[in-house]
Amino acid sequence: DDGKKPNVIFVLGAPGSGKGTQCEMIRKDLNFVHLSAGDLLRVERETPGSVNGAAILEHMKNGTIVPVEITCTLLENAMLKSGEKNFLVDGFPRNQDNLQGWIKQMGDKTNLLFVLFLEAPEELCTKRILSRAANASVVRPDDNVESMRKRFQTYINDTMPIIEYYHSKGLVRKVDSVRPPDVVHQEIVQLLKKTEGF
Ligand code: UP5
Ligand code: MG
Repeated sequence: DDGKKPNVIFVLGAPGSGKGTQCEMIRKDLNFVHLSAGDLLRVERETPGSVNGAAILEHMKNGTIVPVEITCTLLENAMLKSGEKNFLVDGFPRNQDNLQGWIKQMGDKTNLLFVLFLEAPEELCTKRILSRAANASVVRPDDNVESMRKRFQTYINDTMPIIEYYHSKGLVRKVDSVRPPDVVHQEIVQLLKKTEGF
């Protein structure tokens, strides 16, 4: 261990903006571990005997945010287990509770490089999610019109203020996520090339 703190990039954006898609592309050609908070919560939800499973499913269907103690611990454990140093934290922090909880539990243990903000309009995001649902063998319990409306509501009311908070600190890198995945990816690669410290 070189004693250096692990590097973190928060990846934020509306449901369907392409967070998971872009994180996978970065993971594949750069030295980053992809940690999707939503995926970690979905695994926890399916784990037999998990005390949080039912609550997680309820939050997901309602588009509301799971208490930070649960999410942050899943993230920290996944970071430790990987033994790696560079992390894409996908879909977190989504509200004030997440932000305060992360700062308290992880703030001193990590080095935040920047917040990657994938921007795409709601209509396009909705279309993408509905087409994913139409083509999936297993449909996410929140990939339906009713849950989606609630997810967007939460995004506007609770997550945008977090993006604005980091923007005021000069830490947001905004990328237009309307374009094809590989075009978006190339812009992110350029952003990473300009980033020092990892
Ligand atoms: N697609 C992607 N990029 C494209 C492009 N450039 N052009 C054309 N198509 C593109 O993409 C969505 C779909 O669009 C895919 O079919 C893809 O091929 C296509 P994806 O990369 O999956 O987008 P993403 O932004 O990851 O969308 P996702 O649906 O995962 O977003 P959410 O933010 O809603 O989902 P998440 O899993 O992060 O959270 C789900 C729920 O978990 C939350 O609502 C909340 O209840 C809970 N949660 C918490 O409580 N706390 C957390 O910290 C995190 C989640
Ligand atoms: Mg995702």
